[in-house]
Amino acid sequence: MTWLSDITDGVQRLVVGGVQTLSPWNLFSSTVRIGVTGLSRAGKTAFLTSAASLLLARTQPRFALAPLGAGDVPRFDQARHLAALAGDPPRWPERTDSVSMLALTAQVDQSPLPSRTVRLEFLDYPGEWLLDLPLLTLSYPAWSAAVLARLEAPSMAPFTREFLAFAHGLPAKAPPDESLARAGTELYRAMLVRLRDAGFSYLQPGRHLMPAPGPEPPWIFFFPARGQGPFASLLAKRYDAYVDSVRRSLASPLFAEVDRLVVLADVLSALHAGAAAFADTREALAAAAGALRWRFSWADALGSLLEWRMPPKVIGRVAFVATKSDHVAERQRGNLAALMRNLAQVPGDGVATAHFAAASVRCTEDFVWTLEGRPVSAVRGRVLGQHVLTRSYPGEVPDQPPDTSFWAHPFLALPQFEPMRLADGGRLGVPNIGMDAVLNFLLQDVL
Ligand SMILES: Nc1nc2c(ncn2[C@@H]2O[C@H](COP(=O)(O)OP(=O)(O)OP(=O)(O)O)[C@@H](O)[C@H]2O)c(=O)[nH]1
Ligand SMILES: [Mg+2]
Repeated sequence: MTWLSDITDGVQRLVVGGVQTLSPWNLFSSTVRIGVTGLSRAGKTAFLTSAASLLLARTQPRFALAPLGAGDVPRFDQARHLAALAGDPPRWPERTDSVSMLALTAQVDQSPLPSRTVRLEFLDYPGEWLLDLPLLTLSYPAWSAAVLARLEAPSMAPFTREFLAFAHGLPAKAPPDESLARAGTELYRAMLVRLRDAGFSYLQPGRHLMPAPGPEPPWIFFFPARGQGPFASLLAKRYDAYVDSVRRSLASPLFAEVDRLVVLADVLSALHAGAAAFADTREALAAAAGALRWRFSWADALGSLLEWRMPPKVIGRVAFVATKSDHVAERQRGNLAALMRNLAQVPGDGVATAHFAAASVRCTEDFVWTLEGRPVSAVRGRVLGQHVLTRSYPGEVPDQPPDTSFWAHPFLALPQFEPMRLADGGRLGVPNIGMDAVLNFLLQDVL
């Protein structure tokens, strides 16, 4: 090995890896920002807690939690989340209600060159907010038309009746009345909550379900409506203010800078929620993926050259992960990964992708259960708050998007299991299924 080949090797690793702030310093330091995305309850916080525990438990290279400098994104509270999992009894991290960031650094040996500092930045945020990203490219009338069309599908009627009666009853020339805006928003929010409880995911705007911390600004009171009268233009103005706020607080500072992506999906729960909710989850994932930056245009590239800055980052590597795979036995996890591959693809090419079935926080062990005289591969674990082991066999996981015959037999509910007890407070890493494969795919070229 010569110096030169070491250097070209290093440059190649960085370029291939999609780390775009090219400078001589990249040979000795690089930052990789990884967005952990997923719809609400997909398992993002558990994934991040587990991933960090596994990276921190490695000896080669040795990682440490890093300070966040002068940025304004709050710190991801790794210690608190890990302490919850390590508790007696173990607890799950709480629902996420704001954005946070976890930073880790390591010195990577690249002898004979001096070692390189690698900084990994992971983002966590409430899953509900992911679906605010597609709003950035939609006007209020276009958004309203798309949402109302989805809500008017006959299969939605049990959830949408009250809100639609209100929306359809709005007079075309309604005045820009505050109490009308609030009444409509309350009905719309209540409907979103009912849909979420029924397993639906394509629910916008995200802050109607998970409000941002602090007092509610006046522009939060809007909902989708047709028409062009004074009332509709009040709602449109509020929608624009909402989108502006998403751009300022979520999209520009966070997602614009991401160069790798983990897309988590709780596919097993979607199978349980039924055909309509499954289709809806699939559409929601596609809409979120469509909103991310996969490539930059010539206009972007030229604009940034004129301003002497690097072109915006594009996402170069994506791991699609079906989460909570410990709800099914090993024999079914191959199908789960194959199903994920059939559900989620990247728009366009030039992006390295891989599909996985994983459990960030393993709760169960596999065992053979004899059901009606026949052995099935099942799992067993402790259900939250109970002492005995509970056996579970939700059903066969299809390796393709399910057809009508699949929906004829219900895919059973997944019990909420208690995490396995952690050895040594989690310092050796959280017990999991398949996390090493995901982390290797994401990071092998930078480590
Ligand atoms: N069995 C099992 N359950 C899991 C696993 N990961 C997450 N869960 C369950 O899924 C729930 C949600 O996980 P979170 O990590 O909080 O999900 P999230 O995507 O951060 O959710 P939001 O912050 O609300 O968007 C947990 O409370 C657990 O009940 C896993 O690996 N195995
Ligand atoms: Mg979370």
